[in-house]
Parts: sequence; C-alpha cells; structure tokens
Amino acid sequence: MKLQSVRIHHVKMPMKFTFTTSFGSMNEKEFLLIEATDEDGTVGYGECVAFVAPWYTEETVKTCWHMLEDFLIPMLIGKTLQHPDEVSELFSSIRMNNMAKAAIEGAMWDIYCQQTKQSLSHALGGTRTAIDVGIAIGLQPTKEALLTAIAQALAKGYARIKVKIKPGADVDIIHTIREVYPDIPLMADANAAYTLEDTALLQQLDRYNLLMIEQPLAYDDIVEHATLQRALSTPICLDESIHSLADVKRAISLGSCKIINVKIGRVGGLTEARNIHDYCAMHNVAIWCGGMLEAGIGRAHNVALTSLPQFTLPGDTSGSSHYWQEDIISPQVEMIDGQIKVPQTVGIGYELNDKVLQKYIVSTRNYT
Ligand code: OSB
Ligand code: MG
Repeated sequence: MKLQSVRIHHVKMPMKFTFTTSFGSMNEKEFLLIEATDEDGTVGYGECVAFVAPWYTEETVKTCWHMLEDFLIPMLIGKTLQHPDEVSELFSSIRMNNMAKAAIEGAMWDIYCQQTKQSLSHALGGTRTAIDVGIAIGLQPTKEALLTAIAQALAKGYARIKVKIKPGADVDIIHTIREVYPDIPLMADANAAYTLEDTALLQQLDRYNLLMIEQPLAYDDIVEHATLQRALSTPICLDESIHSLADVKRAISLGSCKIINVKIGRVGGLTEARNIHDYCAMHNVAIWCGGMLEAGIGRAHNVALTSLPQFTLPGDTSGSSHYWQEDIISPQVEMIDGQIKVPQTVGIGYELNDKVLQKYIVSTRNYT
C-alpha cells in the first residue's frame, strides 16, 4: 500500500449522558476522524480518541491534529508499505503522541484489510466470533441514581459493571452496591485519584470481592502500584500507566498489576495493542479492551481487537446506542444479551454513514 492523501474531519457528537470521572464531566465527544486514501483508491478510516482537554493523558484533539498535520501524515504519504506493522516502526522516531499515531495507523490497517480481502479481526489474529461487553458507569449525583444505572445495565445484559470511584466516594459506594448485588461481576476505576497514603482505605475494598481496581495511583506510576498490589488482595489493573509493550513488561516484572487495560489509542495503535496481547498471552496476564467513549470507527476497531483470544475479560465496549442517538456507521455496533458479534466481512465490517457524519462535522482539511 501507498498512502496518497488524507482528510481530517473535525467532528463533535452530543452524548446521550454526562460521563463523570474523578477529573470532571463530558457530555459531548469532539474528535478527529481520519480518512486515508491509498494510491489504488482504497479508503480507510481511523478515529483519534484524544479528548479536548489533557485530563486522561497529555494528548488533546489539538495536539493530535498538530502531530498528524506536521509530522505523521507527511512521514506516511508516498511511502510504500507491505504491512501496517511498518507504520509504528516508521513512527518510532517520534516520541509518544500515541493517540495521534494510532488514528492514522488504524486507517492504514483498514486499507490493508480491504486490499487483502480479510476482516480486521482476522488480520489481527482474532479468534472470537462474539465478545463479552461490560459497562463503565460514571460517578453519579446520588447513590439512588447509581443503583438505578446499575439496575438498567444489568437488565440490558452487561457482563460486568465498572463504577468510577474517587476520594470521598469509594468504600461507601461499593458497600452500597454489594448490599444490593452481592455477586455481580463488579470493578472500580479510580482514574489515578489516590496515593500510597490511602493504602489502608483501599484495603477496605478487599472485602467486596471486586474483579479488580483500575489505576488507583498516579497516571505515570508503575513502581508504587507494585507496593500497593503487595498490600491488596484485589487485583490491580493498570490503565493510564501503560503506553507500550515496554511498560507492560515493566509492570509485570515489578508486580505492579495483575490485569492490563489495553486501549488502542493509548498504546499507539493496533500493532502495539496486538503485541501487548501476544506478550500477555504468553505470560498468562489477563487483559481487556478499554474505551474512550468512541464513535463508530474507533468502536469497530475495539471490537476487532477484543476478538483476540487473551481478551478474556469483558471490555468497556458498549454498543453504539449506549452513547449516541445515531452513530456514524451502519449498521450500528449492537450489543445483544451482553455480547457484540465480531464482523467477519472484509475490513472493519461497518460502513461509514456519511449522512449522519455530515450532521456532526465541524470542518475538514485535506492533505496530499
Ligand atoms: O478510565 O477507562 C477510563 C472513559 C474516558 C476516559 C477514561 C476512561 C473511560 C472509561 C470508559 O471508563 C468509558 C467507555 O468508553 O465506555
Ligand atoms: Mg480507566
């Protein structure tokens, strides 16, 4: 393949709910949609998952746009590649900016799959034909609202419930949930809101049989999580701390976590995500696919990735209708009885719905 031109669509989509974490709230998703055209006319799409503000990682919509426009797209246009794995190799001279890299890398995987007439799931080594789906429920204004949200999620068949916690809204919240639902698969995500000084408090969570606690300590820490993991029986799952296979190796060798949340954007693309999968499969480390409140293109990529065998835990990969009135793909990603079917057709298995996309496009820029 040889990339000929790229269009970046700047998109804003209203969400169906307000999503609140220890950092703040979101009720719309602003993102970049990458439309890449190969010299043979094949068009591939990638979604940049970065948010408007750098509260989750350092990247933003604007920093990604800058990286894509000034570095990544110029590096890729006109280069002949045999396989999309070569994209991350090519980008290795650029430090970090993983969500920007993943956005265009994902589009190249899409082009490759169409040209070689295979599904993205198959090209990545996927084996599952359906994936288990969990839900991430943000911080709620009241305990009643939280219990209602959980009841609704269970009624829809979600295979796992994740709730956000923060200092002041943690043990108490989990205690309340466990009083009503002693046995549901439950986990808590702290989004880096605690320090080692909170060890005794976090130990109180051990009695609630949580599947895991996600990213309790600092976003850039791997060392202190190892200290915390030794003090907890609840498995720690790392999210924000993991940007590469090298980070995964460090975390596993230090004992910083027992589970890894893999996000394609955070680790710089599908190739690195697959490499992390392969390493974790070899070392018997459980992994699952995280979410960034993606629209349809990013969601389709998450579904394909989750079809790989070591994704043994349900991911944050809800169906389109959980987030959007109308997603930008057709068909929509649909969850039925806690599962999403993995498309086996050529490419990502969903078509971009241009009519819907047009409603949400703010601007478009062309690069040749
Ligand atoms: O910490 O996993 C996280 C959403 C935005 C930013 C960070 C996180 C999340 C989620 C997943 O919890 C939400 C989803 O995509 O359903
Ligand atoms: Mg998280």
